[in-house]
Amino acid sequence: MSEKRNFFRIPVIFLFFVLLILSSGCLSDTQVEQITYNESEEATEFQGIELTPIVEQRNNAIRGTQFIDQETYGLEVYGLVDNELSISYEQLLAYPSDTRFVRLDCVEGWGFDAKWTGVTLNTIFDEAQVNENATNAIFHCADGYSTSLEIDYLRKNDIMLAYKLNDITLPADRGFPLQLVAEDKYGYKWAKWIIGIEITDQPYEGYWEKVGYSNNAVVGGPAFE
Ligand SMILES: Nc1nc2c(c(=O)[nH]1)N[C@H]1C(S)=C(S)[C@@H](COP(=O)(O)O)O[C@H]1N2
Ligand SMILES: [Mo]
Repeated sequence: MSEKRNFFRIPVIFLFFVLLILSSGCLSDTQVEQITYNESEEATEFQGIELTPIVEQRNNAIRGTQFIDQETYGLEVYGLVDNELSISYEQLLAYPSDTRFVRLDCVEGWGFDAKWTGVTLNTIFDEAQVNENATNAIFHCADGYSTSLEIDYLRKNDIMLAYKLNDITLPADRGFPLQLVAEDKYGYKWAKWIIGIEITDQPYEGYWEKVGYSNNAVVGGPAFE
């Protein structure tokens, strides 16, 4: 092998590895932007209750962070409805908003206290004209995750879809644009990166429910049933 060929080969191999490292697992600038936020704007307390700072909150996801483009995003509401919806991010923010203190408890035993701001499902269900015979809402997520809850539970407890957490726009790694604030239900009912809500009159088992976790998922109740 000539000296000359070796001289060229080394930088080419080096460049190959640099490109390999850059393309594997590296985040683009916009993706980094979607995860970072201004900590000075984060609420530390709400209604006299101390909140868990976002950095101290655990995060749990089957396939890691999903990055959703707010420009092309649409929340699809379909199934047993008279008025199918595709709600843009801008439209979500334009609905009347609600703000609440709610604690998330994962079935594994950890949890955190947070302030949530978003839109109630009653608002969305009314606009979609959910049929009277419908029993369940299935939440479909960008990572392939899904879970369901009874419409009765969602309506009676005025459950909401949150787009803000401790006054901060939901960071990408925490479910941007939406996380379901499933009060009194274990964390696996708190769907993140929601892209679709399917209304049905059929029973449904989500990602964790299918492998035996309780479909009722009441905090303090059995994890499996
Ligand atoms: N799309 C999606 N949503 C999800 C999950 C997931 O893997 N994918 N994990 C669930 C579980 S098990 C928990 S405990 C909570 C954690 O929510 P957090 O990131 O707000 O802590 O998200 C829930 N929502
Ligand atoms: Mo969980």
